[in-house]
Amino acid sequence: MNKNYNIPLKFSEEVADALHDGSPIVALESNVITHGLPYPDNALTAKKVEEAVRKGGAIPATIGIKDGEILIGMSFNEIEQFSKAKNIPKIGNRDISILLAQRNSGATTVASTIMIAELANINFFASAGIGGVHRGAEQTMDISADLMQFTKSKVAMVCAGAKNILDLGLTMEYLETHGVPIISYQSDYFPAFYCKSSGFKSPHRIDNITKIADVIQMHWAFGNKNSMLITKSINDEDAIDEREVEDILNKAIINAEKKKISGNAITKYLMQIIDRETQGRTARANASVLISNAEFAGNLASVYVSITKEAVL
Ligand code: PSU
Ligand code: MN
Repeated sequence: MNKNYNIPLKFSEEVADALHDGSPIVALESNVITHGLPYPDNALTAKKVEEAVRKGGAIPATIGIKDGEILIGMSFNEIEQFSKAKNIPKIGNRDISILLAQRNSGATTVASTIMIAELANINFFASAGIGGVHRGAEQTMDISADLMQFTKSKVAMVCAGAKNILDLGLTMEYLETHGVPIISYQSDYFPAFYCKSSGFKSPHRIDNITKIADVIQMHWAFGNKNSMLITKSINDEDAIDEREVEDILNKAIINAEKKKISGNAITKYLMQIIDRETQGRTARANASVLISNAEFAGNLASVYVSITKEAVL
């Protein structure tokens, strides 16, 4: 039985070969290209992120939807096209089938990218900050579909925790309720995207990549059908002070309410305000996190493949 029957998956040659050979692959999202960073930084960063995955020892697979086809491994030209486009929408998992049936294009978020990665048998993913429970969610019910998808797809997700714009305490509670493990690499704290720490203690700290790969293998061997979060804090030289972001954010949230910006537009709005108010430092920090996480995920995927191969022999 072919479970991909009728799903228009289009693999790049390199990703198809890597899947065939059982080589390590890291999936990457495209929404961060269209909605996370401005042009031309987005295109440059996307390319550096791919290079970083390779440096880590794995093959990058940037995922996006173009004219009704799911691209698994976007070419440089396709990345460039997404970077410049103004009309490619942000696509969550609720939107995928509608987009495909109408043969449209879209940029995938963490949630929709991991759903596709799992279909394609890719189980490592790297991004910057995941979506989570928004501040005021007790009123708005705004909880990112990223969290829901972690409860359903078997993917090891390397990230710098969740975005500062969120309620990070509630985000961690949600993950705990759903049995999604969090492992923080070389830190006692859950990071906050471009800030070193959220102030919340991480449930687990592991300092060694091979041990993290062992944990991932054990988690799935044990029968879990959900994801794992492996957090890595931003490098010291690019980190931004939490208090500085907090002040800007509090004002931006009030403005968003006044302007009635909500739903899936809020993330991009708040991130743009913070970036403007920090004279572009947060966008640079965002790029730094994406690149260092990509290299780490490449490394982890490669160690994971070598230990699982050993286990089979
Ligand atoms: N992290 C970033 N930049 C982004 C996002 C995350 O550094 O643009 C995007 C991701 O695509 C993530 C999405 O999946 O924001 C979450 O959006 P929402 O909060 O609407 O679920
Ligand atoms: Mn939302």
